Amino acid sequence: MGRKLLLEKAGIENIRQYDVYRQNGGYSAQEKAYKMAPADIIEEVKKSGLRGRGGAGFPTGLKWSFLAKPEGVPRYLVCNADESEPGTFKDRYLMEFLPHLFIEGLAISSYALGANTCYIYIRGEYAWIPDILEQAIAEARNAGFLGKNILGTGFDLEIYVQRGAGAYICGEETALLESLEGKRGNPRIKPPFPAVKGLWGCPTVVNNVETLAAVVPIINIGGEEYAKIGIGKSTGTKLISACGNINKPGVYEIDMTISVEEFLYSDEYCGGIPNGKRLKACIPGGSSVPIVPANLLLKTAKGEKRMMTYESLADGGFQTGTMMGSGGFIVLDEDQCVVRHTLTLARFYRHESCGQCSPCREGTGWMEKILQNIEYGKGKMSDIDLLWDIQSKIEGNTICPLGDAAAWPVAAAIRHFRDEFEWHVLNPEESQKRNFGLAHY
Ligand code: L3W
Ligand code: SF4
Repeated sequence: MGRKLLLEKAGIENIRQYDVYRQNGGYSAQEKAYKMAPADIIEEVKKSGLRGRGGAGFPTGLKWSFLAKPEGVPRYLVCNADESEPGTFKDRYLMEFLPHLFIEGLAISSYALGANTCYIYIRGEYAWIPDILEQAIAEARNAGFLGKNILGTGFDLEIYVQRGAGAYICGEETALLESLEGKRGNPRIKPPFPAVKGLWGCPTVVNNVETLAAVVPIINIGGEEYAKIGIGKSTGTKLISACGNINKPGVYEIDMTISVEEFLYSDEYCGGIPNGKRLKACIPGGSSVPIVPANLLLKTAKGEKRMMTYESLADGGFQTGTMMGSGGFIVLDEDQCVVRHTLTLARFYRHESCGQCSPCREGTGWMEKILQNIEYGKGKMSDIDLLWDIQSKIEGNTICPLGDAAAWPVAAAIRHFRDEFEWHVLNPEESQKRNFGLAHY
């Protein structure tokens, strides 16, 4: 049984209510933190080795230490709750079932950063969650954990919930800030990073929901203790949203010491693949990370077990290099069609491209059209090379990572499953007739 730091209280009845959360040790981390100097909290977070849980894995303590502190200029903490990555639903779980843990994490982090205003920018489709959060915020304020002069420290904090309007791109941190400012959510060119010039031009830290919730156990057990969990630079626990062809889809908290095989096949987690089917491939970190065939997923190039860590998943043993990403673990069994799956993702990225950069705006639509032709038996062999060429010209040539996110799945699918693309070209009639199901994510 792995260690639980975030979901430890998830099974307690009515844990959403302030009284129940408090009776079970809730807000004790905030009481402890508010007796500490803000710089010491940042030091604890640095010691913990916590890395951003939204997808990039950037060290949280380091990001916090980048926050500019010009005299007389407000600072902001913005929580990125715009969870829209296909296959990723762990932040929803945290906000829905443990709202006070999340609010406590925001209160500690805001204090550490000297931010008197914190915004939660939440995905518009999570329509029922803002009410849960507003309720938790009101309860925490009534109990003296938010508002003016919190716990007698002289520190004031207000938390506001802002709903997004359904655009995936607003999960990119600078697009999110534009949207929060009331503008169209177009990503900004970085640098400057938000830590220097963020919301309304002021220094801003943008962190994911899970990242900020993890600050609570870090304060409770101490940064050093947190860093002892896991392997190497993959410290602490990580929430994984598991879906696709598995027996037990859901949100799991893993400590980063287990192997991919254990996560996939043990009853504690995914419980294996239904109907005794074989594993074909997996996208281990949300739709933006490259697909990995079964043989590379379970073992490294050296024949060792692949582990559920940032380093092991991104190991050079993968020809394309995949990532832990946002922890959206999408499993495909032997019956899944990789071409159809890649088409689904291409359609998504074409639809979600903001259109600012030509390679992304034009390339995503072009890739979708070619994939559609191949999938439905109207493709040519040369289309496969054309697809490869287009994705290679998108990668690295755009303002924000959505371009890369659109290119990588196509590249990895061709690299590892070229024979499936060729099969569609060589068997047009059967391609048209085939009606493969899709992994659900
Ligand atoms: C100050 C510097 N700050 C970097 C900060 C930067 C950001 C963080 C990471 O994309 C990925 C993307 C998706 N001074 C800094 C600095 N920072 N250098 O560090 O930055 P970056 O650019 O590496 O990543 P990002 O723009 O945050 C995130 C991938 O995650 N992904 C997407 C998941 C989507 C969700 C969702 O729907 N919620 O999680 C999944 O893998 O493709 O590559 O804060 O400012 N010198
Ligand atoms: Fe917009 Fe795509 Fe450019 Fe990102 S890469 S800024 S989504 S056009």
